Amino acid sequence: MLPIPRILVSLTKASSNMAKAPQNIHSKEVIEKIKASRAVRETVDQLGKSVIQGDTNALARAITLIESSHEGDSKQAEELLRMVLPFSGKSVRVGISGVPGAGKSTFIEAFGMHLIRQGKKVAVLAVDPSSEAGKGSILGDKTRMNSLASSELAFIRPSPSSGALGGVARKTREAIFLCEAAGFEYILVETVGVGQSETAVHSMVDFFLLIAIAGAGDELQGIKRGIMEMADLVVVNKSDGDNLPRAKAARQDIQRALHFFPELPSGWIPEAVLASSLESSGMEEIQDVISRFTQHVQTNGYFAEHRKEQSRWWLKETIQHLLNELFFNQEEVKDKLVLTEQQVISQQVSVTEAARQLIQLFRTK
Ligand SMILES: Nc1nc2c(ncn2[C@@H]2O[C@H](COP(=O)(O)OP(=O)(O)OP(=O)(O)O)[C@@H](O)[C@H]2O)c(=O)[nH]1
Ligand SMILES: [Mg+2]
Repeated sequence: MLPIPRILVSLTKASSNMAKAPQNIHSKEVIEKIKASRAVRETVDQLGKSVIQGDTNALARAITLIESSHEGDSKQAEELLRMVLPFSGKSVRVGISGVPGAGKSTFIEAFGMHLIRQGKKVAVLAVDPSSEAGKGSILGDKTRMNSLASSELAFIRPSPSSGALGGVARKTREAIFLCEAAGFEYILVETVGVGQSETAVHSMVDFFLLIAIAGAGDELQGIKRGIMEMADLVVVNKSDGDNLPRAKAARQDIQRALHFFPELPSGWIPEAVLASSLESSGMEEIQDVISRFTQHVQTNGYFAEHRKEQSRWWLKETIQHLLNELFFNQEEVKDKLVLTEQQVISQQVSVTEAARQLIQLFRTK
């Protein structure tokens, strides 16, 4: 046998190295930038059309565009949203909350797969203002969503990167519209289960689902934080194995507690059910509750009214946000603010008077 020429050996080595290289060569940030610039080069019109045709790669690029904080992208994002809005709205939007470790991700995997087995398209989004870029709660959790992540009928997107809750939530809400335009029928929006993010998620979903567990010390998780009052359904997760009797008792406690809460504006009486995300039990019952709920609120008109109310709320929220940005970025205001702060600190002028003066200055410029 002829010896292999040296040059070929080194080429083979080089090419085997090259074959591996693309996986490691770019950092996540670089990849995101490439994706974003691709989204810009592609016309908004093309991008919008691809989204409406259900192209999930285009959907991912579209969400990257609306999440972009680059100047110039916002006009394109607005154009894109204007294009897709008429195609949005036709999904059931489900908010999912629960204390850390309650099993939200495992539940989303089980419930999402349950829906997918019926041929439904399922999108998973998240609101997690604490997550850093590229480290969204869902992304880290993709291991818990193995089947879902590899299903053609699913689309999983981590939370927009860290920032003020309002901004993160606004982008997630816009991502909902994009997913709907792409034909997703169920949108599951996960939130971290701490702080104000539940209220933000509640302001963008039709149905709010709280995941509780027995034996967490506090059987009525969420009561203190006012989250249980928002719930249309409490799922007592981990109802399996030795835990089943405790879960049953917790479900009864929760069901009883739910009766003491003020009636929901939808007129819906919240329910509590048992489930095991690990064993995928209880999923049919949960889907049935959601179906009965949608039927109930569609019949009494609350479904449409609630979505209108949410749009009004977001309009006000966004005006406040934009005004805030305009105000604090105006050069005259920025200049005057330093002096005004000192005047307020040394009590030469009241906070209200100072604020009014600054606003007056803002309005005249
Ligand atoms: N026995 C049992 N364990 C479960 C079930 N659902 C989730 N778990 C386990 O509970 C742990 C936490 O589950 P996750 O799905 O990561 O919970 P999470 O609420 O998403 O947690 P965070 O994202 O950290 O807030 C994991 O070890 C799961 O395997 C269940 O139905 N039964
Ligand atoms: Mg999780």
